[in-house]
Amino acid sequence: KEFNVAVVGATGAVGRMMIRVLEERNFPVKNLRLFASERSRGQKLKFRGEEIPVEVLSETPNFKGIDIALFSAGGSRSLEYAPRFAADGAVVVDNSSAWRMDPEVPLVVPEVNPHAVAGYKNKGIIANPNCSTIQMVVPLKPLHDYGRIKRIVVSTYQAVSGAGQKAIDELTAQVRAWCAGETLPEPKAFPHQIAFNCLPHIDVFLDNGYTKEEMKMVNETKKIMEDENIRVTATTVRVPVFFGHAEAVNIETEKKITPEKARELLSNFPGVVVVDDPENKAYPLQIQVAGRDEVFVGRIREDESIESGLNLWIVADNLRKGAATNAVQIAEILAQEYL
Ligand code: A2P
Ligand code: 11C
Repeated sequence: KEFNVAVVGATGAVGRMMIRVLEERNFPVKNLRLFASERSRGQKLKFRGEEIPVEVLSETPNFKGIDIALFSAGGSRSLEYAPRFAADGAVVVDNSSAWRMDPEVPLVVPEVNPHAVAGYKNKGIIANPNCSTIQMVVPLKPLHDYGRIKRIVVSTYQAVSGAGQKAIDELTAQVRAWCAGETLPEPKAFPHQIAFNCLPHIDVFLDNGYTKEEMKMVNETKKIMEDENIRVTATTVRVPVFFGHAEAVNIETEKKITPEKARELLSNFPGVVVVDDPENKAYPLQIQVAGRDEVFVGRIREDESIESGLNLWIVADNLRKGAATNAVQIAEILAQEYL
């Protein structure tokens, strides 16, 4: 069976990756439609060797005939258009944060809670989690199943591509200017210079002093792991890396998990690759995992300050497993089991 598929936000960093991943994974696409803003009028993007014109979202009268729509055009577009696509018969897989915490909308990471996909029937919408949450919950799932995680303390080192194409362009322009000995252009995508700098500020600040990105990691983790009792605290940091988020993750468990046991559990879990050979300087690196779909884990060691705890270093490509690949995997479950 083949499906009519749409990508909304097709010209963005995630949208382009969605098109690429649909092609790479040979998703059964009958017809692909691409949507973006009026800024992209007249543009064409390649899919399976064919040039597909980009349609202007706001000028499209209806969305009939679309079976599956992958959205990555920002939260306000998702709030407005996801229900319209759903009303016209599509199932929307939405990469924005707009619908994630809606109790009627499932929040899915296929390795962790694939059964939740069934909840698409409520509103015709499935939410794709935040990139930094996705890569954390994949390796934590087998550890939680084995030893019950009580608490997670995470600090992130997030690539600029998480903030979209304009952020990739901004880091490039700042590095170029620095190398040429010129004055750096004013930051626009970020609140401060990102070249040769780290910013402890991703998304907006909330009343409790945390950023929205930090609270996404707290709230989304509980929903995906289906465990309100896991305590999570996060510090999220933007670093001058183009592709791939890294995370230093500390967990406290009910039952002790030795590093050896953790390596065994992680090695046997789908979608996880253990790279943990410090003597040979082997641990996951952002520049090495860029372009890959798995989540990479290394530096697995006991937290010697508590009875039962582990420290891990978790790295994944934020545009792929953190966004496009996870969305396409959800679409694959829909295609194979529901539609
Ligand atoms: P456009 O390229 O036409 O602006 P990124 O996160 O990389 O910045 O990408 C955002 C994506 O969302 C782009 O494809 C962008 O299209 C799209 N987008 C932004 N605003 C709108 C809008 N008002 N209507 C449709 N698509 C939009
Ligand atoms: C970042 N994690 O790296 C963000 C991007 O809620 O989907 C994704 C924001 C979101 O900037």
